[in-house]
Amino acid sequence: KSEEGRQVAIIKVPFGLAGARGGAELGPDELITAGLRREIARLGLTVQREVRVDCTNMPASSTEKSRGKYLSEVRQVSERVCREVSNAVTGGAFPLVLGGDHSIAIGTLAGLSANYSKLGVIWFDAHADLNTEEHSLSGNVHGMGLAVAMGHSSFNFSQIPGAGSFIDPSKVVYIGLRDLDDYEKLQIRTLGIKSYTMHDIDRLGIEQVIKQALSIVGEGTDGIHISFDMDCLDPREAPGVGTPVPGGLNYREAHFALELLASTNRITSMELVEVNPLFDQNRHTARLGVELIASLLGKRIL
Ligand code: EXY
Ligand code: MN
Ligand code: MN
Ligand code: MN
Repeated sequence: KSEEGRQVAIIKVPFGLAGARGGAELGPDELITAGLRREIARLGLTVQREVRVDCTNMPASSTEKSRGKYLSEVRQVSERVCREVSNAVTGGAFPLVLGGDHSIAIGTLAGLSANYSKLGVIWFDAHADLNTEEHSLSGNVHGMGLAVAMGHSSFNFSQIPGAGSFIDPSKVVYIGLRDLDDYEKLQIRTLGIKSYTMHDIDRLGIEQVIKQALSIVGEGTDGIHISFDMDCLDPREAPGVGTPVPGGLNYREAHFALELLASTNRITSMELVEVNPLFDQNRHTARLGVELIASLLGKRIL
C-alpha cells in the first residue's frame, strides 16, 4: 500500500464497563475533540469511514454466574467490534480502533484474526492483560483481553461470530510491563511470551527494544497489530487513564517507538485504549494520544 493512497477506518468504541473505574467510555470522543481527524488529514491520509460501535455503559442487572464483571456486555461489544474491524480490513482500510477500556481488544483481535492467517501483536501496556475469569483478582475484563484472545479463558474467540483462530503467544510482544499479578507472571513464563519490561527498556533503550520486537512479530506473519494502552506511559505524561502505574514510558520513548514502527511500513492496524478524561487535565492525555497515533501513521518532524 502506498503511503499516499492509504485509507483509515476510525472505529470508535465508547465502552468502559470492563475497566477499573468508569470514564474510558468517553475516550473516543475525547480523541476526536483533541484533533484526530485534523492530524490524519495533515498526513495526507483519507478517512474512509468513521463508525461508532453501539455500547452499553449502563449495566443490566445480570443473572450471569461469571467471575468476569459485565461479561455479557463485553461479549456484545466484542461481536460488534469484530464485525467493524473485519469490514475495515476487507474494505482495504487501516483499522484505527479508539477505546474504551482495553477489553475492546477482544473484538479487535477477533476481527483481525479472521483476516490474517498469522497475526503479530505488539502490546504496549503497564499490564499483561493475561488474567482469566478464574484467576483475576479484580474481575475486571480489561485485564483479561489477551487471555481471551489466546483461548485461555472460558470466554474466548470460539464464542464470537466471525472470529478467526486464537492469537499465537509466540507472535505477541509486550512493551512497558511493570504491574503483573502472580498468575500473569506464571503465564508469561509458561507461554514464553517475549516481554520488554520497563527494566528491559532501561537496560536496552527503546530503539533496541523495538528492533528486537519487530524481528519477532515481523517474521512469519502477514499482519502486525499495535495494541496501545495509554497506561504504558508514565502517569506524568498521561494522567488520564484508569489504572496509572508509576515508572512508565516517557514522551520521547513513546514517540520514537511508534515512529520506528511506522518506518517499517508493516503495521496493519492499531488500537489506542484507556484514555479516561475524568482523570485528565486540560485534555492532555487525549492530545498525547492523537500525537502518538500520528507518529504511528507516519508523521515526521522534517
Ligand atoms: N492485573 C490487574 C487486573 O487484572 O485487575 C490490573 C489490570 C489493568 C488492566 C489495564 C488495562 O491494562
Ligand atoms: Mn491494558
Ligand atoms: Mn494497562
Ligand atoms: Mn512526534
